[in-house]
Amino acid sequence: MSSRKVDENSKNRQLDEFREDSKDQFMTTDQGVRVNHVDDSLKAGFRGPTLMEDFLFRERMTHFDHESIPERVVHARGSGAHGFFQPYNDSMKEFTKAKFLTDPNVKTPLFVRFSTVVGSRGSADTVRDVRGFATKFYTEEGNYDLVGNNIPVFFIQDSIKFPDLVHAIKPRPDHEMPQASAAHDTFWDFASLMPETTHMLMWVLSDRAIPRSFRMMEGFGVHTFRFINAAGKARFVKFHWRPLLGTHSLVWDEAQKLNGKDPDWLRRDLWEAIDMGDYPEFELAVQIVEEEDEFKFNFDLLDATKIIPEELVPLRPIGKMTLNRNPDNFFAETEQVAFHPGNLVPGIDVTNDPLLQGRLFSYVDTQINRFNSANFAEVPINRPVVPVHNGQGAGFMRQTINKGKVNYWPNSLAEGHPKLASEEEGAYVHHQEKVEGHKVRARSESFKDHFSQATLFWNSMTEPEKKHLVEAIHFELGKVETIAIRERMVANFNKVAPDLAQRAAEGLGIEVKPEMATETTGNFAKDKASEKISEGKSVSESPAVSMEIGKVESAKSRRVAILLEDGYNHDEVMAIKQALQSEGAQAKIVSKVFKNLKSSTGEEIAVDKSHITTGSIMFDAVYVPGGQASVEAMKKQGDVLHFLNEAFKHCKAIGASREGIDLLLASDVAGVQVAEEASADIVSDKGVVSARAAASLDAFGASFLEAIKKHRHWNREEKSMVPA
Ligand code: HDD
Repeated sequence: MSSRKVDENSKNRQLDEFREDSKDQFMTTDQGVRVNHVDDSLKAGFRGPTLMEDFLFRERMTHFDHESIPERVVHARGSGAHGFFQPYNDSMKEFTKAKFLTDPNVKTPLFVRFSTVVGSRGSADTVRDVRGFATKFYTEEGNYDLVGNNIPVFFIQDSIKFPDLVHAIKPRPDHEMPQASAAHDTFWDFASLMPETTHMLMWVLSDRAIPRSFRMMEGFGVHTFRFINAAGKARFVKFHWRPLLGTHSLVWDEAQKLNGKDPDWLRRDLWEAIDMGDYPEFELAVQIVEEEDEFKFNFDLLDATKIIPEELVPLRPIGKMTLNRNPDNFFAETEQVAFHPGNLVPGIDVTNDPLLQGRLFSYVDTQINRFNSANFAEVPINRPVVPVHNGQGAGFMRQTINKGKVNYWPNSLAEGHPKLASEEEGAYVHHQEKVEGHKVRARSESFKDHFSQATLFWNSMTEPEKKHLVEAIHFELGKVETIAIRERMVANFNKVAPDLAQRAAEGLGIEVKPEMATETTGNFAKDKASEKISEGKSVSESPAVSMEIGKVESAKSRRVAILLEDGYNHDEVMAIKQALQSEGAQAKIVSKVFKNLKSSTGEEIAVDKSHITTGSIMFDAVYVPGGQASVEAMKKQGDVLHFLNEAFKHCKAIGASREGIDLLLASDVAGVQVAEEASADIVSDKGVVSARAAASLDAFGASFLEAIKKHRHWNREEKSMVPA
């Protein structure tokens, strides 16, 4: 029997069988015939018509004409990476028999695809949107897909509403605008009439929807799933991915500008990090709830618009995912990878969450639309690394050559092969949940509360986070032209928190009119679940949902611009560059043009980026070293002054030493203290770190790094006065 042992490289080895490398090879046709010329078609005479018999022309053109497949109807724009998962220990054995989660000696290969939801395949990366976080584990027991998002709840409770949701948020059907944005009438019309969206809207309006990097966002399975252990005992489970670099975001102005300057920002960031060996790492953790505790909360575990607050059920870490290899071919891997929440392995099962139930239908259906065949699981990126044996597969593009005359079961002619496995032999056996009920187009009243977790979210934000959320409402609803939609939405926000509604209304030039709020569209019925949960546990705040509280402070892989011109201070540049690198940060020299710059003492340094090709938005921090001539030259450059103003406005760490401080003073950076003339003190104020000649460079470097590790310094009250 073929082996089901899997190691970290199993998938890579399998893919190798399909890889093509043209090095040292002759060009051929698809039939393997060598080709001598590809610049002229075969013609009747030098100026004559092209001949139908030109098989080379026809083959090239046909391939080109058929190069595209339908883009995903949602999550069309994405970026993929290979990696592996390894459990820390066997502590999950008590809860699940899924081997890849319980054996610390097994490194399971996997492929992850991160995505935006709304935009088309060529849209920009840094739009305000949910991010998809889909992982295909190639396990010893077959493929397991965890198809999640970077937000732990969803807009709707029942997947029958998914087409409406997506129609409303996608560009309008009449003029196909706007691209990759919820900020238009149709989305907010729908959202305001569907109050079950409110909790998710709070997350989408928060900074979570503009991640700094795919490497710096959480992932969530969203639904409540089931773990089943070897004894057959089932428990409820929620999946969480936690980035080791912490969860960090862009600011909205920066995100919008990046859409123009580098629409591939997130894709490039992921690719470059892996390319440089800065492998993204995520911890997988779970919340586990005993079956008998199903109704112990004041919400329904089957309602995907609810989180289980971590304060009620803490996370249990399982292991770590490392992404360590970029794909070889975008189309073959990232575009063709096909996920499905119903790809399950023994030990993991679904629940009756009506959103999940609908997904179990949709994903295979949509893959058939994309691939035009049910044989998409044979595409290399989708193949399990364990053998596949069944009588299926005739149809478009079948690859496998199944031997023998038998493709049915039961059979005697093939001696009953392929054999059926018992549960002990690894067969997937569905959890035997008892179900009964009348056929009803309705839901339990346990799904009726659409607001209290939205309030929980609002209450858990720090003031800067609240401010950003309110500003996001001003943007999103500000783009809505129908005043009644703005008013209805603000009335719904009033049910979340009156101060939220008030602040939202102020920026929109409207009044809060509570009577305009929408109740619900659902058809609800009282049942056992609704009676039980009314007594259930809740919390009024959940610090875990804030990105600011408990923020991971790290400079690893952060990008720092060093602004220079000829005559810079060499020692300072070298010392700070080294300090940054020692903490895993990247230093890039930014100057007016590409050239080798000369220091005041004659050393040379190459420019990495010119002001024409970059901007402060492409960096996490900025440093201005001393050097009279360098600083004097930069004082006259609008690009440099804008760079500093903008970095200040976006609350990024700024470092300046010696004459570099004068450049800071020449910019519009306001309301911060800097080191006094002739002082040996290092001054660190609101993330602006400065030191004069007398101060130690080492100590200055350490203070600057501290400021970088905080990522953003929201306490810059004066930033709104800074023109950038
Ligand atoms: Fe979905 C793609 C995540 C609800 C139907 N979804 C898709 C992808 C992710 C998610 C990450 C992209 C996978 C990839 O990278 O190829 N979707 C979610 C989450 C949801 C969710 C976390 C709620 C908890 N989705 C959802 C519903 C439906 C769909 C309710 C329909 C009933 N989703 C799809 C789809 C897509 C898809 C139409 C489009 C492309 C694809 O499947 O492969 O089937």
